[in-house]
Amino acid sequence: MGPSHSEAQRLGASSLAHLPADVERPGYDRAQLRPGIVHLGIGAFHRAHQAPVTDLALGASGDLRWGIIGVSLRSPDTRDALAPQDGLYTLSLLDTDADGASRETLSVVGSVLRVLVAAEDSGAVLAQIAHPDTRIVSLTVTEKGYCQEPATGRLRRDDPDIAHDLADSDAPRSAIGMLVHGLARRCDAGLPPVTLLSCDNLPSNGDTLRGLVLEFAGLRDPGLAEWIAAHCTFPNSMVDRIVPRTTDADRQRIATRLGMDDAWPVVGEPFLEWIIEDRFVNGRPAWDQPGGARFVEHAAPFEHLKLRMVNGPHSALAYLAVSAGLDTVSQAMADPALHDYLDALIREEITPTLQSVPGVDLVALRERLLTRFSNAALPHRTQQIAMDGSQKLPQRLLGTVRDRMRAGAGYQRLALALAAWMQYLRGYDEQGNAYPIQDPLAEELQARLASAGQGSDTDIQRARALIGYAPVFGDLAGCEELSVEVARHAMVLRQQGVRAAVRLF
Ligand code: CS2
Repeated sequence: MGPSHSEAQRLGASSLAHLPADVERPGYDRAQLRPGIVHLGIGAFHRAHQAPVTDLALGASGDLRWGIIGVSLRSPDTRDALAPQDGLYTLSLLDTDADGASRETLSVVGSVLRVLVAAEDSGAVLAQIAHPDTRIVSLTVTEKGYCQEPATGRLRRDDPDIAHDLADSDAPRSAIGMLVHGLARRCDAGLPPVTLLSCDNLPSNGDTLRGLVLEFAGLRDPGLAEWIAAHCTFPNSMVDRIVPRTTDADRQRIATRLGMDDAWPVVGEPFLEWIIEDRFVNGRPAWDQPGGARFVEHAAPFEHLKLRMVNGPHSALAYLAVSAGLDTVSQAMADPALHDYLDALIREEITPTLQSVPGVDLVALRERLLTRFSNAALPHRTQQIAMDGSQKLPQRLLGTVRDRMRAGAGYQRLALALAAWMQYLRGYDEQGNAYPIQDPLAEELQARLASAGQGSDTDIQRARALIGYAPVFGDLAGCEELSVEVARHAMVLRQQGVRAAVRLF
C-alpha cells in the first residue's frame, strides 16, 4: 500500500455502508453468520471461487449456518490482512469488452468469518474441525498439499510433514494430518461426521482425498479409519476459474475504486464453474445458485475434461512461454505461432481422447478456452502456472499421452510440451535469464537431468533421465518411444528456440 492510502479508511464491517453503489456487498446480516465450514488453504483461489459462491448461497437462502473459518497452513499474511477487515475482502473480476478495453466488476465477499494459522496454533484448527457446528471441511491446498506420489496417488510416508504428523497428533503440519487428527477428536467426542470436500485440480479429487485420509488414519488407528470410511463423505468436485496472484497494482487500483484500502483483495476472470457430487453427510449451503455451483451424481467426467482441456493446455503454454521469455498467458496467446500450436494441441491431440459429457460441446469449450487465455485484462504469470510441474503433469498431460499411444495416434504436440517442461527445468530462458524452479521434486528432477550432461548430443539422455522417473511418469517411465519423441523436440527448442519448435507441425 502506498503512503497516499495510509490515512484512508479500511474495508471492514463498519465501512461497508460507505462503499460506492456499484460495488456489490453481502446480501445478508453478517452479524448473524455462524461458522459451518472449515476451509484448509485460504489462498486467492478459494477466496475467488468457493467463498463468493458461499456468499451467493448465504444471500439467496438466508441459511446463515455456513460461514467459513479459513485456515492458512503456514503463512500468517492472510489472517493479518483480513483480521482488521472483519474477514471482508474484495473480489475483482476482469475482462475486456468488444473494443479491447478492460472491464472490472467489484464485489465485497462476506462469507469468511475468521482465519486461523495452523503453523502458529494447530490446536485451534483441530478444535475447529472438531467443533459441533462444523459440517464441512473443504480444501484448496494445491496438488502438492496432498503429499501423494503424483503417478499413483499413494501417500508419501517419507514426506517430512507426513512422517511428523504420523508421530505427533497434537501439532500436525500437513493437511492430511490435520484432517485425520481433527476427525479423531470428532470421533472420540461422539460428534456427527463431516463432509470432506476437495476443491483442488486433481483427478477424482474426493476419492483421492479419501484414499489418503484412510491410509493415514489406518496407520494411526484402524478403528478411526473405519469410522471415517463408514461415516464421512468425500464428494468429487470440478473447480474452474482463472485466479492469478494479486499484485500491488491490483491493490492500488481496487483501493481507488473502493475509496478505501483493502489489504487483501483477489482478482479473477468472470468465468466460473463448480461441479460437485451431492453427497453431503451433514448438510450443505445452497451453493447451486445462478452463477454458482452445479450438483451432479458423478463429477469425474467433468474433472477429467477440465484437467485435460483447460489445465493441460495451460501447462503446455506456460512452459513454452517461460522459455520464450513471455511473462503472461495473454502475451503468449498474442503470439500467432503459440496460439495456433495451442489450438491444434487441443483440437488434434486432446479432444479425440475425450468422451462426450452430456451438455458439453467440446468445440465451444475450446473456443471459450482460447478466449479465456487471451484475456489481456487479467495478467496471469506463466511462471505461476509452471510451478509444481511434477505434481500437475500426470493428470494434465500424461493421461492424454497414454491414450494417444494406446490408440496408435500421434502425440507430437504433447511431446513438445514435455520437452518444454524439460527445458524449463534448466532454470533459465532463451535469453539466458535465470529463474527459480518451484517444485517439491525439483532437486530429484534436476539431479537426474544433470547426470545426463549438458552437451549437444545429450537431448536423448536428458529425455531418458526425465522420463525414467517413475513417481511422475508411472507406467510411462522408461518408455523409449516417448523419450525419443521428447528428445526430438528438445533439440529444436534448444537449437532454434520456442517459435521454431511450435511452427514445426
Ligand atoms: C493453472 C490453474 O496454476 C495453474 O496451474 O493451470 O490454476 C488454472 O488457472 C485453474 O485451474 C483454472 O480453473
